[in-house]
Amino acid sequence: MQKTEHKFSSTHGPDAVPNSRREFLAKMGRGALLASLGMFGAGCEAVDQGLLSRGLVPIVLVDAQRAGLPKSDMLVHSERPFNGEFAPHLLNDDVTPTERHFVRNNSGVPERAVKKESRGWRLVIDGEVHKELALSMDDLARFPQVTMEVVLECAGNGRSLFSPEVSGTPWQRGAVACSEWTGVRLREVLQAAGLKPSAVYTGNYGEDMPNDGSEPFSRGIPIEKAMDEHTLIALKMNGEVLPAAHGFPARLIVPGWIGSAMQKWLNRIWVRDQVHDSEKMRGYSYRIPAYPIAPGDKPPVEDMRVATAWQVKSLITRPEPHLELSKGTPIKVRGHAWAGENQIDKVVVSTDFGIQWQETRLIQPSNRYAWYHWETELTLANRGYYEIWARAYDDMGVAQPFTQPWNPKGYLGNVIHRVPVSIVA
Ligand SMILES: Nc1nc2c(c(=O)[nH]1)N[C@H]1C(S)=C(S)[C@@H](COP(=O)(O)O)O[C@H]1N2
Ligand SMILES: [Mo]
Repeated sequence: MQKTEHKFSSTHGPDAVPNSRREFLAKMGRGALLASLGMFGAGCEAVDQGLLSRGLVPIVLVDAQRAGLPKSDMLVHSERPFNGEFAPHLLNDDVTPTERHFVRNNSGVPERAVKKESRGWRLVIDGEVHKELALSMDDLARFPQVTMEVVLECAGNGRSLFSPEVSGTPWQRGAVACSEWTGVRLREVLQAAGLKPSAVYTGNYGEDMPNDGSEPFSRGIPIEKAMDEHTLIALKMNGEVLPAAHGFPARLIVPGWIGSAMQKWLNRIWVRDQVHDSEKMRGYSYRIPAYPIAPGDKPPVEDMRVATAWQVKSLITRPEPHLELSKGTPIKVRGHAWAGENQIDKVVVSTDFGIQWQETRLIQPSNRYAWYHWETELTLANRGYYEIWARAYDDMGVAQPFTQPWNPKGYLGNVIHRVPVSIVA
């Protein structure tokens, strides 16, 4: 795929804006931004001219470079908002280092996150609770801290493999990672607030509020999942305070579920008496058809269901694609496997387009919801073009499909991964 340029342009879209106008908007955008953050007094020109309300100012809260983006070797899909992933062979580590974790933003990165400024930040717990809370970082630090490795995967990972094509960020296979997260069990915080019997769902909010009047990115989870002992308010990633791009100072970790459930820059949990009904919970957003549909069909909206857990999946991280080898050279094959709420039973590989399969050595995950690893050695005796195919099975007997079942927004793609290898002479 084409790598987008890492250089920043001052436009906020692909269309050509004449230079002087472009610079004007860029400057005014910054001014309006500072004004909206309360760092300047009133009287900012962009605000006076109504640029904000007309949606002419980029919603980016700080530019990606200040948030340390792009990371090196990243495949950048877009800069505003910033979206980037890594090729599978760069995801070989057992625990994904922060510099290899994909980034998926719906709008900008808050100024606070870039400055690592937690003063003044509060996590508000309100709605169907007996006691509203507004917790500081110090308050959260007083709860017991839990550390877990957790697979975090965007619901749209694999979207570029859907046919016919669907709209949205064209993720290949790299919008997935398994880092180590440390924080407080969400249930302890909810218990401190005291859930009313009417509490059925959370509505999660973050500090990345668009300033163009559009609805902020907000999703929610059922109370049962919020009260699960594995669901965290994470304060650290791989042992460090959260990086700006990954949600400083706090984010949700909802193990096994799609990444969009894991609100970054978290500042409010609204406990609700009904399923959260923000824009990203309705219509075709993060929702999948209740039954299989023909590729290209759009089921009626009432047949769409909120996407929750991931399904069984695997990644081949060794060898790199398009390796050229001589006959009989052993090939070390390795990768990861994961299955949302389920366990992995086995991972099998084929080099003859799925006619014969052989089992691989499965390495157990560090903890529930971390990914499994698998490895094997293959030898190809004859010259030619081959593909290494990997197929994971979960403990419910469900395996990955050979072709990608279709849904309108390209969610939950888990078609088997295929890596080409050539045996030359
Ligand atoms: N506040 C906020 N939280 C968010 C998002 C966002 O845009 N804003 N994106 C979500 C989506 S769609 C995904 S896949 C994950 C990505 O997390 P990462 O950028 O740390 O990889 O964050 C989720 N949390
Ligand atoms: Mo996502």
